[in-house]
Amino acid sequence: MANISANELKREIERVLPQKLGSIFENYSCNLEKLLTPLKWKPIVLLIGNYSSGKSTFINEFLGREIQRTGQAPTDDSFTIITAPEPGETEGDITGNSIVSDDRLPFGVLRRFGEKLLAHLLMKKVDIEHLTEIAIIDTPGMLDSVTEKDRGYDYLGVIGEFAKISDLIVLMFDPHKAGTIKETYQVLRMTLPATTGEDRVAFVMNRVDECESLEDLVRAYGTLCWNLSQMTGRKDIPRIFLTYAKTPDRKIPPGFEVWEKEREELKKTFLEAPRMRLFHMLQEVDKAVRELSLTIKAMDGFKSVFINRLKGFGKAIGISGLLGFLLGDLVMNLAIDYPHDPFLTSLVTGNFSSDKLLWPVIWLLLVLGVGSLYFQKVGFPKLIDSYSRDPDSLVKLESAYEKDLWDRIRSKVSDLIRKKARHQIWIRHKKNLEKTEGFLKVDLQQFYEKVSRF
Ligand SMILES: Nc1nc2c(ncn2[C@@H]2O[C@H](COP(=O)(O)OP(=O)(O)OP(=O)(O)O)[C@@H](O)[C@H]2O)c(=O)[nH]1
Ligand SMILES: [Mg+2]
Repeated sequence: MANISANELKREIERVLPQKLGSIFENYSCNLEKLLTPLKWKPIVLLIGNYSSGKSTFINEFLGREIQRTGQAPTDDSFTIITAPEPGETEGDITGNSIVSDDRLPFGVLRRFGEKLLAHLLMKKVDIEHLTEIAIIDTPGMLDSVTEKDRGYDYLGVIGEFAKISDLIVLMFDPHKAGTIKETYQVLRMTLPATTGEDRVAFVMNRVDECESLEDLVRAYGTLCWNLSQMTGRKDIPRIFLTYAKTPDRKIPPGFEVWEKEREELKKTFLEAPRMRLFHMLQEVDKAVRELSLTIKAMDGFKSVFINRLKGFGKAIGISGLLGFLLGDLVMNLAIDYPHDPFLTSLVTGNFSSDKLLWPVIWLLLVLGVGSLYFQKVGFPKLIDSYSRDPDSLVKLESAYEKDLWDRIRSKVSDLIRKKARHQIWIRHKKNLEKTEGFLKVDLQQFYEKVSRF
């Protein structure tokens, strides 16, 4: 029942967002479709961790079938997406090439990692009820002394792309290698912080049955905590699930049975993935709308600079136009003795007639015409060039969070000024900003409340 509501809510977000902010996203060349498309497929659970930590064994146990190969030493060097066949389809395997070419799946981005990765990418469709709601991704174990050249593709990059679209990331360790593997270090230090939220990661120390005693286990747990804090920089210790696979022929050290229920809890979190997907979606929407708001602020800043510059220029042209009007024909008269009776002298001598206005008006129009042409062809392009090179002064960044946002959108703002400046000066930015801020304050908060009620 909860899942039906989760799906309904997901559809509501997908409907409300374009309805309320679709045209605003478009105004600033932001692609709303691109934001939500990767999250349209099933909720995803990603299992990563050092080799032989028991990832595949855990998946098989969760699914109740021997789907994945298991074994000591690095066993599996493929990324395997395990899910149920669509209605009407049968069980079977799908190769990497077909996976990245299928527009219904969110894996098209993986194509850029090249053929070598595609040869290590596989989808297994198995008819298991849990998998109608979620997909599980098993990954090659992390190794110590391995380089991109050895693997043939950018392993950490691939993990990063999977992490972006995953709703739950299970990071598995074992007591023998409690956080000491080099690739694990890189994933925790760089890949995960750049691609996902801390709340989406579940830490697991598996194979704890291999500790000889409780003392041994406490030592391994302490080592893992210490290593994690070194790697993540976090001061608090995240929850770490302590688990092991039960096998009839292996004797569990006394007192270890208490951790059996943690394994069951971990399995339950897999089934939480649809709810986590909703949070994930809201976080993405939240981030995108905040980025949009800051973009709008920058474009509003640009519009103000433009208007000020235009006002200054207008003043200068106005004064020049007036001088042209009053003195243009007088200067002509002094230089080429034509016209014989310029406008100002005709006023002084009392010879004024309306035909004396011809040259002053011509001068006025000439100055205005040349001036506005200069602004369009030289002044405005200069303004565009200088602010597209350095848009920093367009926004006031009030918090570290805003500074991060700005770093992410700065080059997009530059592009927008370079390519769409003329369009941007006609947009009513303040009105758009009111709408995006209103969405963040009202609609998004309502969605968060609804999701937290599940
Ligand atoms: N004692 C013990 N052995 C386990 C446990 N879980 C898995 N194993 C064994 O550890 C070995 C490695 O397990 P896998 O499931 O293949 O590990 P993996 O993390 O998928 O390894 P790679 O695919 O190589 O990264 C296998 O021989 C399993 O039988 C456990 O909880 N306790
Ligand atoms: Mg495996």
